[in-house]
Amino acid sequence: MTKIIADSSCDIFQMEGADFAAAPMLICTDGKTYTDDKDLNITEMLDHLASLKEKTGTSCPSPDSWLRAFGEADTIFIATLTSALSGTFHSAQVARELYLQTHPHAKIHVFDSRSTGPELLLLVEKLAELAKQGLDFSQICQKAESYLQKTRLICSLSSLHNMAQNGRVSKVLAKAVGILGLRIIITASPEGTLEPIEKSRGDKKAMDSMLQQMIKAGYSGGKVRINHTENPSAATSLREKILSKFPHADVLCYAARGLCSYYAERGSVMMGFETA
Ligand code: X90
Repeated sequence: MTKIIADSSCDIFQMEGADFAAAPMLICTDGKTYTDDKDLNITEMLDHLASLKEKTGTSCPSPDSWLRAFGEADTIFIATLTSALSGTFHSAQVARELYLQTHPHAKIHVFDSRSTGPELLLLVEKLAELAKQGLDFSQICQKAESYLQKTRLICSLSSLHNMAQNGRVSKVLAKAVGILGLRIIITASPEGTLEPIEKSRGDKKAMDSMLQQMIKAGYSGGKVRINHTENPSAATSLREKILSKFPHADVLCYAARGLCSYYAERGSVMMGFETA
């Protein structure tokens, strides 16, 4: 039995035609811990967070939480958010070691996406596709690792408050973004850290800039996944811009779940795409 598992920063909890599970990230305030699962009410969480003055944070799935997602599978592919910004990759590796003690014949590979959100989702979808083709374990590992070299992440954010508060970007950079209407276009660096590309004013220019940047990065009509945090109109307009240049592209928009909503914040659009 083959299972595909990711942390909840991939924004999905189930997958048609694949045995998939997501290990939930946690979003923590002094009084409350939100579990990033299918029942999390994003609007309620964001409203609550906006009303707080205290420092808030997140934590990654514990090895135990990963193990629960493993079930009793004998072949397991795990995809995590970037190890440069989170302990989730390490925690999944610990879970792998523990599982191998009781299931010595299991085959488990942990992929460090060096990214998150829609780029992580592309990896998960690729793993499901490769597993369906009936390739063997090492072939799937190899093909998925090389696929990761060809996908990218570009995002438009209007606040870096929660990223800075949790030490994931500098306070200086965060201050420069917190101006009304300003969007920062960022990408995931090859090392899996946040890399600012440019600033832009308003969603319309920001979506134009995302399209330009994706073409510059080598996009030529491959798959695109776009999430948004309470900004369906920007995400849809980006999708339309992409389709007007690449009419046959497979482009999907959806609402971000807990972890991405927390860090990318209200108004954000995150896009993962394949390059040629
Ligand atoms: O507590 C934890 O272990 C989770 C920490 C996660 C920190 C980063 C999440 C990023 C979410 C924000 C914009 C995209 C940045 C891309 C850099 C790879 C999304």
